[in-house]
Amino acid sequence: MFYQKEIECMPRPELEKLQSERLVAQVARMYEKVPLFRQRMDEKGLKPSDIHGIEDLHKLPFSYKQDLRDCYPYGLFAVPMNEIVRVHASSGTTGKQIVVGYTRKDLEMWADCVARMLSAIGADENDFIQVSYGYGLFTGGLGAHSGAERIGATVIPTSAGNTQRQIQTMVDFGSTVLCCTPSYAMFLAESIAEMGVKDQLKLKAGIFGAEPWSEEMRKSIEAGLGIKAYDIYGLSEIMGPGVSYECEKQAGMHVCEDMFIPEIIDPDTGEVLPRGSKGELVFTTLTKEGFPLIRYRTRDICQLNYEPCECGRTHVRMCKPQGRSDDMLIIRGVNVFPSQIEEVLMKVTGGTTPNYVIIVDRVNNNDTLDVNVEMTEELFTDDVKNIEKLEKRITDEIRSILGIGAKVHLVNPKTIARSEGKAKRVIDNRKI
Ligand code: DLL
Repeated sequence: MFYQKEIECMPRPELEKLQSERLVAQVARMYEKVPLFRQRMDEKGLKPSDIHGIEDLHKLPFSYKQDLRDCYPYGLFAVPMNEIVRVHASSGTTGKQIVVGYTRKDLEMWADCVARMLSAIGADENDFIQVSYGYGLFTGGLGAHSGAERIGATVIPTSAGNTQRQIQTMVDFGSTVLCCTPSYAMFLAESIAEMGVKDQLKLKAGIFGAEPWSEEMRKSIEAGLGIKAYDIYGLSEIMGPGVSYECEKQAGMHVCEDMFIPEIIDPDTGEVLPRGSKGELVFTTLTKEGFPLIRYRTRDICQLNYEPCECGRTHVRMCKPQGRSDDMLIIRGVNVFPSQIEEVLMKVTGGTTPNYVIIVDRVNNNDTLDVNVEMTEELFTDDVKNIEKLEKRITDEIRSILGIGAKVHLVNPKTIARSEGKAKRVIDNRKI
């Protein structure tokens, strides 16, 4: 009945044996195929033969988002490009995005992860699954899509946006499961109430992730849409949606541990923390062929729970990410680094960084992004038309780099508060 539940319920000794075998094989393969990994191993004086199993995981070198940038676009891939059948991309810390690649087998395994999660919440071939995550370079749309096909459900690939039509489709096509970001789910719920069509919905469950959301938001979505709302976590670098997911108990997200080993480390020292501690989440991919990663620093702050789950799955559960150990923001589901906005400003001003502040808020369940930029000598003008032109240019640049709209306001010199220590570039007023 459940998709691959025997793997999800594998006794831990058996699971750990499998992880060990896969880790040893993965390290050997990456040492041969990925120059940066080989270099990091050599720097530590480590050979693949020093790694005997998961007990040696902590010895291995970390990998970082910066590595993807340094090796842009394909330098970390472990197979020739003719074996890569798909790429996806996500925000890097500056203008360039980071690129990830999948072999045919990687896509199969990814579909398995999402299929497990859909089946864990009771979805099957009788369901109509509306995928309202964005399709494209973002992993949400196509990731959820393949998993929904894998369980034999009828997929309704609406992608994100076009809300009224989205809702009409939901009503007319009889969608039973909705996949989108939690903030878009809140917005849909509100629009459904305005359109007065809630009683025409057949929705029973929603799978929401890609950004932080709270238990309060869960309650509002569940009430607003009349469904059960489940959390799903993932990141492009490791796979996309489905790295971990909630079961029907809604008590933490089971990590697909036969494919990914999670660790919790101290973000400052890199030390592995004792079980149950809160720290930075790190992942090692055990089965990925195209773009494998060892000990990838997610920057998500998290805790792992090894207690058995009532559902019978033995795979460890992670809590909702409780913040980041870097300055990444997630705005309308899009990852945004303040450094990307700074880069736009430098480009527009021709090299000098003006004083600026980024203000993020949530209005009517929708994230807003305002960027206040102080006028400088070079930018200074009292011609209102020029101000508007400049604001528009910055807005357009931000849209082209980040893919999201922002309201840019040029403000008078010395009106943005100076801080005595590190400049406070971000004010996030959202209560998540
Ligand atoms: O957000 C993949 C995804 C798509 C996950 C659809 C779930 C559903 P990225 O764009 O690379 O990938 O962003 C990854 O988003 O490191 C977290 O900080 C955050 N994130 C993802 N899922 C959750 C979640 C996709 N359920 C980054 N709760 C991650 C909180 C999440 N944060």
